[in-house]
Amino acid sequence: DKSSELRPTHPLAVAPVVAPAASVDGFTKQFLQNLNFDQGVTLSTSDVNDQYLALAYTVRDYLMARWFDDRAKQKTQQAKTVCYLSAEYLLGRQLDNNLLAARLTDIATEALAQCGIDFDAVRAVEIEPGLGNGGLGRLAACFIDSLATMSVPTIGYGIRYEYGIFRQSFADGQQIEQPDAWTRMGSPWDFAHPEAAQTISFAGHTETYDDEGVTRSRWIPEWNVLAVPYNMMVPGYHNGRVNTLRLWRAVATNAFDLHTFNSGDYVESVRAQTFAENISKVLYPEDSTPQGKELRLQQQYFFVAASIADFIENVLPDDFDLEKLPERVIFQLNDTHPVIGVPELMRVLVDEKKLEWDAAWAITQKCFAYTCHTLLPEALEVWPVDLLGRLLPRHLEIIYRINDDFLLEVRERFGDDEMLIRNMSIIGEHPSRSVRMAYLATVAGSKVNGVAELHSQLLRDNVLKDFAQMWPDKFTNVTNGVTPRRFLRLANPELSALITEALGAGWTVDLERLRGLEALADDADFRERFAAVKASNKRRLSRVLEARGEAPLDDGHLLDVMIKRLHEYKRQTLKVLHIVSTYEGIVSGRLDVDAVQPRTFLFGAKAAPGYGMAKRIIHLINAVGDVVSADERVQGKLKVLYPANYNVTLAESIIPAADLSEQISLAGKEASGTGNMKLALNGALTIGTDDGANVEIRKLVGDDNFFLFGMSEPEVEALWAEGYRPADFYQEDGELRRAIDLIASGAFSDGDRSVFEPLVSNLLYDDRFMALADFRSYLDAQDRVDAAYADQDAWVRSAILNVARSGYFSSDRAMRDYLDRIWHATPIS
Ligand code: 8GP
Repeated sequence: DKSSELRPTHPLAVAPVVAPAASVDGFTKQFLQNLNFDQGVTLSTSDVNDQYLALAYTVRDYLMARWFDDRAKQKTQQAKTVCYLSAEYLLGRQLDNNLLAARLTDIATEALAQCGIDFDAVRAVEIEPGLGNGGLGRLAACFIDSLATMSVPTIGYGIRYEYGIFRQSFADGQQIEQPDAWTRMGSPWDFAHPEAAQTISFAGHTETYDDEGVTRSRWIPEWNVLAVPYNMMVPGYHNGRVNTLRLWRAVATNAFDLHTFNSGDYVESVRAQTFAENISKVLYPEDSTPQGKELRLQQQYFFVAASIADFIENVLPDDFDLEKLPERVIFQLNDTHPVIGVPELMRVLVDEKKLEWDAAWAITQKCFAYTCHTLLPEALEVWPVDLLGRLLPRHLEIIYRINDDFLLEVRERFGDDEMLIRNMSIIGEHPSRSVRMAYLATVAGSKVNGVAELHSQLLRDNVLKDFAQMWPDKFTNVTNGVTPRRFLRLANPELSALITEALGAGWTVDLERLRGLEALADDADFRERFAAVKASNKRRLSRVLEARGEAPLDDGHLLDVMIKRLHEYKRQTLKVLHIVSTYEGIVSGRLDVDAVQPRTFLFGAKAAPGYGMAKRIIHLINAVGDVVSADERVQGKLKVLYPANYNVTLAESIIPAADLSEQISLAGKEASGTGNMKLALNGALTIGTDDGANVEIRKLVGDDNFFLFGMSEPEVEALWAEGYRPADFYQEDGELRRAIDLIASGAFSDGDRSVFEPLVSNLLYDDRFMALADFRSYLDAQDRVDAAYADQDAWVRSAILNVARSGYFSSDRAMRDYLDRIWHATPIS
């Protein structure tokens, strides 16, 4: 750390950094100063963005002293640091979260009021950093919040994408993607440190050389880029702790420029600069289907190599004995994206620090642990050997050596079972030679975990079966969790106030205390107040939707929400079939419209831009919504809303208002889900399959407070084995047939039968995710929902019990599980 070499002598410079006074006057003074001296405006000439930026700077000023302290402690204390390596962090807006953490919300509210500023208008201009796709990225954000709140020394490492997840809009019901330039109005929450850049190399070749009688390898790279760290504060809730999220941005190196300048081609040199800076340009918008693109591997190596070097050079004390590395760090691999860090650490230890291979391997194995987030075979990352060898030649050699040693171990354990060897090899041969990143992570990691009980079981039984047989103790489960600060305390202030009034304030950091609400479920007065909060949240959501140009919500409607990425396995189509079937029932007279429970179906979902079928499903939802919502025969009983650009900010308005949470993936496909947890925690009842964390939610909230439907995972397997023919289900179920026929007839596409034909034939002749097989069971469960909702008192009781029994799904609990089972790290004072 270069700054620690400075020896300031001025008395003001050696005094400890102090926060501004924690009073309305102190806050106002700091705010106005920031407005003047950082934004260069006066209060009267400031616009709302100036006010937002000055407010953000002011919050930072209060956190700064603690942040300095915590970073200094990291160096001096012997505590183990959790380095969370993740290509995605879906952070959501920062302002309210940081005000809350620093106990400044009331002070700031009063200070802004005194300045005559509309706080809500200021809030509204913040653009959330959408540096993730969905569950995996949002999980990372919840985890770093919990770790800060639990005072665990942590650095979150990732990429500062210039463009986050695309902004979605609809044209004629179809998704349009626009770039998300999230920093265009300023990015007040991060600090650039170009002076602390790491040089990251690529390509070239390797060679061996004689190093005082020892033959060693070295990598002669061909080009490099600078990784510039951007530090963000991660404040703990009410504990004064501030951890760091360090995101790397790619910048061209001078060396790079010089090479082309010397050849005299200025234009070429600028072009080359752009090439290097492309690395952190954009987040890949694929959720669950990696594309195997070279730029993606560049991104992965870029951030992981920078992070490992940063930790060793800047976080550990100088001359640290690397044999002791496992005592000071655990690198947690958030899925396979950072797994190239395994050969990178080996390269650093063996080639640069000149450790023996075996010693280096022993260290490396203790320093990594791997979390798998999927069960879809197509989501398991593999890199063609050609590509990896071209971009990272030394790393490929290291991977080969790791694999050779590993396969020897397999032979020792299981004999010369060539089939087994082929199945377990880190190098796959078919359809072409490639590196299986999940296997590399499993071989290297001290622990491998799934993200819900069922998922971890299926990993052991199917995806990583041979490895689980070889190393049963390596495998463990940590069920996901969500931060109660953002998803209850901030998103649902009225319910939070009601809970605090009933139970005291401790629940925000000890969510199991919500159990205390169970007794109140039988208290009619409490139920009334709980219901009033839900109604108020619906009105709030309605205002948010109207402000976005959507239709408002209608009173008395059950709010039925399905908010998650658009993917066939999640089965938005099954939801659409339910809507179409109900609509068809009304217009055909099969259902008495007066007896239909009024419902608003609310979707929020982005589709990967290259995922054709997902985009067709979006089109279908919008098309069905237009027809159903407008048809007078429905008498306003059914309404479909699909606000564009679902993101964390919108989720925070939808979740507190929801009555029903749709968690309807085919059993065995959704690793965990976390939206399911957020919705239950806010008092929505779940309609769901026995999949992912639904299993655990149902166990906790009880069968009476959960609408279970569909095949179990073993039943799914059995149906596959016997041969699944979706058309048989279509033939046998009249309602299903009429719903599909209606879509096929062009009823939702102005009579044009071709528009949804690919979707319909996919359902009838392929239906990989068995929507048709679960249709009947789903409709029956929806009938149970309607019946239950008709008894409002009983429904509210169930909703309260959902809140009371969701304490387990706090990310604080998940972090305790990681600490105990995987990291063996402890909080520090
Ligand atoms: C998601 C899972 O689909 C979801 O069930 C889980 O709750 C979440 O991770 C957090 O654990 N998985 C992914 O987003 C995922 O696998 N993405 C990578 C393949 C790109």
